[in-house]
Amino acid sequence: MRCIHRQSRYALATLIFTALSVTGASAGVIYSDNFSSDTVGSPPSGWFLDPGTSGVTDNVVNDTTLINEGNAVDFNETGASTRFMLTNFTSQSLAVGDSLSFTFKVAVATTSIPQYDRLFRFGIWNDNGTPVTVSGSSQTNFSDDKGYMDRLDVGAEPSGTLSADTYQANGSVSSLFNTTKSLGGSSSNAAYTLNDNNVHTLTITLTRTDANTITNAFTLDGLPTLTGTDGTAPTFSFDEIALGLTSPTSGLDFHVDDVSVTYTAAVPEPASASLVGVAVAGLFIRRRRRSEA
Ligand SMILES: [Ca+2]
Ligand SMILES: [Ca+2]
Ligand SMILES: [Ca+2]
Repeated sequence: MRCIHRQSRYALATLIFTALSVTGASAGVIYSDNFSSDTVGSPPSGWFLDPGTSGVTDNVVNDTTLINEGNAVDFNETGASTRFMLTNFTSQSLAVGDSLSFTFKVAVATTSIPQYDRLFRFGIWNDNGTPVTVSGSSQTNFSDDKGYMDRLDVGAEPSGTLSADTYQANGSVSSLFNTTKSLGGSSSNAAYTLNDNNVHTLTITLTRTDANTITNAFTLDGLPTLTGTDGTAPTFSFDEIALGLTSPTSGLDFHVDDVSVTYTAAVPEPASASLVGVAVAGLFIRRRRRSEA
């Protein structure tokens, strides 16, 4: 009898372990760039700047002073401009429960940092079948793109206005970073800013929560995540990421490195995981009763 009990317990433990294992989310990096294979002094391979780039450059530098992980992109706004740089990745569709994260490191290279309200922008889009393929020309293939952006203050907040917010952002001929629809995830906490020369990690995570809805979650380092909700999402598949700057009146210089996109498949419902546990426990109890009879 004792032997049967031991075997049953072993089987129970194995089954529970298996059940727990399959409840883990499966996540994978589907795009990454650390710019190590790019030429210093030139724009990074595979990335494009939008038209009219006179005030902005995106040349690769050997960064030994800020992020200090080899090559980085020097995203440098030298004059009044609203500009962005983008790249494509293999299209990823989101089923209900799935999420897609775009994350990167950024450090402000400018030593005396002027304040600009929500100047730094980044997001994830669907290029709608017409990707941008050249830099700085008159090509406006981003004008039909659908997606989401987050915005963040630069410098010290002087006025108590919003420091960070989340948007649905659909392209137009003038920009990719349009404030199409505010999604509600925002903060006026002055901690949400790029106001030093330290390395910061920024992430935008899109999660499909039902047939019509995407949440847009913004995180800066370990600060609380700001989450906006879009109940009428324009798309559930994505293939493009971009970084953007808007209209300062004096120079601002950023280093960007370790760019990646991670797809995370849905986690099974906790309810169904519990049901598996209950069924296994029931089996075990029945076996034990039978063996004791
Ligand atoms: Ca690097
Ligand atoms: Ca397009
Ligand atoms: Ca602000």
